[in-house]
Amino acid sequence: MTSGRPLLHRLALAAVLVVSACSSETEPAAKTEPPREIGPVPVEEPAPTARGSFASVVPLPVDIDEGHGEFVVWSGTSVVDESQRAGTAEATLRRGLSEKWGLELEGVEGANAITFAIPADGDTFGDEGYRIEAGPEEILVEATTAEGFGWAVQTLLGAFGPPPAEPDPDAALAVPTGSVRDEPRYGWRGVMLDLARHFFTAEEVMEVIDLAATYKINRLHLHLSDDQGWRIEIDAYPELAEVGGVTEVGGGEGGYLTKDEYARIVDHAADLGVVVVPEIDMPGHVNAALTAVPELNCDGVAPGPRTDTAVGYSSLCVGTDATEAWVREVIGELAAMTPGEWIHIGGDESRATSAADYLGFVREALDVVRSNGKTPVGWTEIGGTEPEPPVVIQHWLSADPVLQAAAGGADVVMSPSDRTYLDMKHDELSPIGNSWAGHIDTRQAYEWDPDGQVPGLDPARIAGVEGPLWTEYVETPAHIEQMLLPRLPALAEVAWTPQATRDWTSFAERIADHGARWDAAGLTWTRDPDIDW
Ligand code: TNX
Repeated sequence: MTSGRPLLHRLALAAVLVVSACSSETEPAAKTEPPREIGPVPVEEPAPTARGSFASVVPLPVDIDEGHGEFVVWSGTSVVDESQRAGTAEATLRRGLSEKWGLELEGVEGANAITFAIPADGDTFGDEGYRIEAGPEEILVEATTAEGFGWAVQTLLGAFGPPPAEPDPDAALAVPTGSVRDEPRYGWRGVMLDLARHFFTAEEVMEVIDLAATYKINRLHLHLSDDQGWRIEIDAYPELAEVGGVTEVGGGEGGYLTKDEYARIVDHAADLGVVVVPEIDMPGHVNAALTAVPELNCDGVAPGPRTDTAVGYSSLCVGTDATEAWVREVIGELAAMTPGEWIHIGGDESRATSAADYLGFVREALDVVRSNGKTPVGWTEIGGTEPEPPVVIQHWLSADPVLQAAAGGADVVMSPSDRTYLDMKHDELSPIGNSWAGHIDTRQAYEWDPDGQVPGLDPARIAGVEGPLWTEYVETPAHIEQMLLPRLPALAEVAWTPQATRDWTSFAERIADHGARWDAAGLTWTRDPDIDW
């Protein structure tokens, strides 16, 4: 321990029994027992019912130094927030222990404690880093930001190992003494969910956030519009959701998020350190919008709904007052309901827009995002418009527009389709998925370096990594889970852990015991045959 704090009692003050020798309703006994003392009754720390390890955590922390002692978390453990910044992290810890293990921490302050504190030695750990010092009497969690405390809690929860099938209020979870020092390689560690091809409810989206945050994913990119559906309520154009929202791939009934539902998603994400990045895809991928708002078409005629999986056939009519007003309203409302820094304007596969219209449209859309105080994000193709920084390019296919934009100062999020596309089949046995970018098994998702992925790209321009889940063939929450697991944890480690300290063999060993965790949580997952589950 480095903190020099006083030695705490090994005996936890688990219960304060107030004994009444004074109730007026009870008959005074002729010969009373001597009154029991009022005050804390020491309860012995129980023997561990489970033993975990920091070394099984995914993504692998930067530095782990495990000792030979043990700290036991049990109902007599207390939680102390000296930092005043760890409120949501503490809530996440309590919720995780309660929901997964059935354990409620009820210890009295000062005994067998998990303490959140600002580092006494002035260390800062960056925006998201943290240090855990586990001694036999106390776990000291140090960070300087709510995010840092939040990721430290995910590490702790991960170190407790697989939860039991049945909740056990008497659980006593041992973790080794020692220290963990950790911070992410990249600030952008994302997952994208396409709500347009198939709609998922706010509750289902929040389940994805819970799972992703476990692996320290900190961006949820929501693809909110496409040819087959419009998924977000916009007050100035209610028909976008009411007409554009009722379709999806295959003819299902679709749906959309109300502003209240969107706000609940954003709040829930924020509690877990996840920033929502909303996308309205423009000027292509807009058939649902063209159907709902006919004046967005050059001929003023609604094309009618499409529920097939074709791409590249629709475009906004560029340069008209109607389209300009629509872009301003939609981005303005989206920015107003989004506390995060970024708005994604899509810009991919606009094959029905002329090159000149595309250039003019994208430049204007970027300006509209900026005038709303946000940083614009767009797919690879917008790189060809030489956008001024600050701007984020999401690389998915060809390198040239990315290199062009990065040379001008753009940041790049790496979503190379043959590594990160979570809609690709794992292998030929996968029941659902695409395969145009190949099959992506866990090792293919894991064994690559974002540096060098685009030859000639300055590593300093790489903001991070994101795994997009397109949902043409993803129809249910179970489908989402089987596409994310185990590949999202693999991408999370690519984005978090330094390249030099991670390798496939170690990852495969560590992720193997997460299968039991996913089973305990009732999740569907893909049993990659390369991993010894
Ligand atoms: C390409 S990747 C698309 C999406 C499809 C996806 C299917 C990108 C920016 N556009 O419209 O859903 O392929 O894998």
